[in-house]
Amino acid sequence: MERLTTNPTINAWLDERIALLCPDNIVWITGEKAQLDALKEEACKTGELIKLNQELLPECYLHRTAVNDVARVEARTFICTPTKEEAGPLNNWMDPTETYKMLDDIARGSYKGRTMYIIPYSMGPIGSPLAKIGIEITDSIYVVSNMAIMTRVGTKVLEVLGDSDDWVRGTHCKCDIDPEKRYICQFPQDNAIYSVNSGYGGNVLLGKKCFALRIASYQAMKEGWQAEHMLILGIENPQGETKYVCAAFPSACGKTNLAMLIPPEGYKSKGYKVFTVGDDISWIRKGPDGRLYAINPENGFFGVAPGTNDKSNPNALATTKRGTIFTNVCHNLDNNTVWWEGLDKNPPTNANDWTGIPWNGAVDTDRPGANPNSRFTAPAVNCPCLSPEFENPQGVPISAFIFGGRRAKLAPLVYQSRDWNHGVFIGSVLSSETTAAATGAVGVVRRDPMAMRPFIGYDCGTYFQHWLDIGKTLDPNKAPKIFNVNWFRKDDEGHFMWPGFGDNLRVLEWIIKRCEGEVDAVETPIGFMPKPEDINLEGLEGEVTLDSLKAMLSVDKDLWKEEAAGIEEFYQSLGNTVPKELHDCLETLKNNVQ
Ligand code: GTP
Ligand code: SPV
Ligand code: MN
Repeated sequence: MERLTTNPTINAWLDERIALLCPDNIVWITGEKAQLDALKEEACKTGELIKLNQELLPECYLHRTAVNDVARVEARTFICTPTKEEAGPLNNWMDPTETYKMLDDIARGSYKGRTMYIIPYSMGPIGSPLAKIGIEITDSIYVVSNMAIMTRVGTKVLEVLGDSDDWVRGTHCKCDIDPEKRYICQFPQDNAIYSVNSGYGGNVLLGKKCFALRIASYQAMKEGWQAEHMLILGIENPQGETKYVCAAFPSACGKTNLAMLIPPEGYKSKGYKVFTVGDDISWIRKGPDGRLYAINPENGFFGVAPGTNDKSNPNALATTKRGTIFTNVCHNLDNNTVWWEGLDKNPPTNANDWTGIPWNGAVDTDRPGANPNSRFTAPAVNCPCLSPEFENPQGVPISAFIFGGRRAKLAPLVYQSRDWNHGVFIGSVLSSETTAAATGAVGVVRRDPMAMRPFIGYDCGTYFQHWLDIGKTLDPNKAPKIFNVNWFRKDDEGHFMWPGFGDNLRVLEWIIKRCEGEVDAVETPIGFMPKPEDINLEGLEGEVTLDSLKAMLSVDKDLWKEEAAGIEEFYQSLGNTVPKELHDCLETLKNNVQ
C-alpha cells in the first residue's frame, strides 16, 4: 500500500487494522474534490447515493439508511474505561479488553470485497491551537462524503500532525447493519472509537459525537478545557459590537435554529445582525486575556430536516441548496428534489418516502414522507449568516452560557443563575422531553445535564466538578454569565406560549444586557428573572401579551418543590461524585420554595 504519511503510530495501527479487516482495496482520502466527486459517482452506481436535480440542487445527493438504523442508539453506546466507576452511572460500560475482542470478532474480515477508506480529519481549523486530529477508517462512501462536509479532511491534516501520536483512532465497519450486533464504543484512555453495524450519522461520523464530545470531554477534563454540546452565535448590535453566546440544548431542541436565527423586523431595521459560528459542538478554553474562547470543531451542519422551512430557518434552508447530502427525507419524483414534513404545505404526490416506497402526500397522510430524524449534511460555507470568525483559530470570546430544554410546564422563558456555581447547578439539572434524535420513546421528561447526558465520556459527577474547577480559574468579571431558557412552554390547551425561532432574539437581548450590566432583574427563588417589561414585545402584538409573558416568567412553588425532589433523586442516582457545592445549591432551592 502506498502511504500518505510516515507517521509510525498511524502506519502501525493501519497495518493491524488491515490484517484484521481484510479490505480488497485501500483508498486514502486526500481532500481533493475530484476524488470525492468520483466516489459519489461510484456510490450512485450502486444505489448508495441518489443524485438529485443538479439544476435545482447542484452537487446534492439523497441517501437512505436501513429502516432499523435512523438515529443514535444510546442503549448500544459504551464508554469502555478500565473501571466501571470511571464511566459513571449514566454511561453504559464494558471492559476495554473484552470489548476490543468482541468488536474484533464482529469486524474480522468484514472489509472483504470492499474498500477501506482512510480519512485523516481535523476537528477545528487545521493547525488551530484548539483543534485536534483523528483518522477514521470506514467501508462506506456515505461516511466519507459526510465526513468531508462535517470536518476538514485530507493530506494537509497529516502534514500538520507530522509524527505525533496525538490523534484519535476511529474504526467504522458497516458489517451487515445488524441491530443485534450494533455497538458504538469509546475508549477514552486509548483515544479510540470503534463503531460496528450502523450507517447512521451520529453512530458513524466518528468526528462528531464520538470524538468531539465523548473522547474530547475526557481529554478536556485532563487538559483543563471544555467540550460541550453547544451552538455558538454572534449578535451584532446597532453600534457594531458583537457578543458571542454558547447554548446547550438537548438533541432536536433548537440549537441549529437558534444558531441561524433571523432577527425580527424591528431588530433588523435597527441594525441587529446574527452570525453563526457553530450549531452543535463547542470546544472552549481560557484565552490569554482570561476570558473563555470557543471554536466550533465542525465544518458543516448535520441538521434536522423536518420543520426546516423558509419561515422557521431560511438560513438553514439556503445552506442546503448546494453540496448537501440528505438522509432519510422524502424523494419527490416529479422533479427529483427532496421534501420533508414542515417544508411547505405542498407535499409531493408522486414520491418515494424515506424508506424508498411510493408515497403520495395527498393520500398517505397516515405515515410521514420523511423520517422524523431525517437530516441534511451541509457545508458551513454555504450558510448566509456564517460568522467572519468561523475560521478564527483562536475562537471567539464567550459572554454567556445558556442551557435549555423542552419543558411544557415548570421552566420559565428565561432566568439567570446567581453565580457560576449556581449556573453549574442549573446546567446539571437540565431536563427535557425526549425527541426522535435517539431511538426510544419520544416526549418523556428526562434529566439531561448540560444537554450532555449521552455524550459525557466519563463520570457525570466528576464532569460537574470539572465545570466548578473551570469556574475557579476565572475572574468572576470575565466568566460567562449562565442562563436557562425554555422556548417550549405550553398553555393549558397545549399550544406553545412563546413564538420562538427569530423572536428568541428578544430573550437573547435581555441576556446580553445582563452580561453588560445594562438592565436589572428580579430575584426569585430559582434565580434572577427579567421584569416582564424588560423583554421587548414590540411587533409581537396579538401573539404575546404582557399577561402571557408574565405567565411564562412565573415560578410555581409547588411545581418547583416537586422539581427539587426530582433533582435530589437524580443526584442520588449519580452517586458520591456529585460535588458538595451542587448539593448546597439544591438545599438553597429547597429552602427558597418552602
Ligand atoms: P440536533 O442536531 O439533534 O442536536 O438538534 P438541534 O438542537 O440543532 O435542534 P433543531 O434546531 O434542529 O430543532 C429541532 C426541532 O425543534 C425542529 O423541529 C424545530 O422546528 C424545533 N424548534 C427549534 N427552535 C424552536 C423554537 O424556538 N420554538 C419551537 N416551538 N420549536 C423550535
Ligand atoms: C444529535 O443527536 O444531537 C445530533 C445528531 O446532532 S447526531 O449526529 O446523530 O448525534
Ligand atoms: Mn446535536
